[in-house]
Amino acid sequence: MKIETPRFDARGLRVALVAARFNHLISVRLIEGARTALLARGASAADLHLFWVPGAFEIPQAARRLAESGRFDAIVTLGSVIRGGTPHFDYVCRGVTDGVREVMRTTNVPVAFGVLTTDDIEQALSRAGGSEGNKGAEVALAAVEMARLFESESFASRPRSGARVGRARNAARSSAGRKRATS
Ligand code: INI
Repeated sequence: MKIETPRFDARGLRVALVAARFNHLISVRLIEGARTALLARGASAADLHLFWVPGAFEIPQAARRLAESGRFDAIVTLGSVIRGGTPHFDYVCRGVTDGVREVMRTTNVPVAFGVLTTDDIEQALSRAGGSEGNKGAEVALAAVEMARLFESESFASRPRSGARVGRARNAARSSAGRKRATS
C-alpha cells in the first residue's frame, strides 16, 4: 500500500486568516495560536495575511472571495459563537459551518474551520489558549496538511493524467478493433 505521509511544513505557503471581530477577546487568542503554529512550521510572516470580518456569519463570504482570488494556498477561519438565550446562536452556527463547508466543496483551496461554538465564554477561553489548548493552532496545521496533500503528485496529478491515459488507451483499443473489423 502506498501511503502519503502527512506533512506540516508551512515554508513558502501563503495563508489567509479570516477572523470574526465579534467576541474579539477569543479571536485574538485564536489568531495568535494560528500565527505561532504557522511560524513554528516555517511560514514567513510576510506570507500570512489577516482579514477581519464583523462576525462569524460573514466568514464564508470573505473566505470564498479569498479562495477564488488565487492568492492563497490555504485559508484559516477563526472566531467564536457563544450560546445566548435565543435561537440566534443556532442560525449563526449553521450559517458559518454550512458556508465554510461550501467554500471547501466548491474551491480547490483548503479551508480550515476554527470557529468555536460553545455554551459560554469559559468554554471558549479554555479552547483559545487555555486548558484545552488552542484550536487556532490546531486548525492552522490542518490547513497546512491539506495544502501539502493537494500539491502532492500522487494526489493531484496522477488521477487526471491516469484518466487521460485511460481514455487514450480505450480510444486506441477501439480504433484497433475498428481496423481489424474492416480489414
Ligand atoms: N457573531 C459571532 O461571531 N459570534 C457570536 O456569538 C454572535 N452572536 O452571538 O450573535 C455573532 N453574531 C453576529 C453575526 O456573526 C453577524 O456578524 C451579524 O449577524 C451581521 O451579519
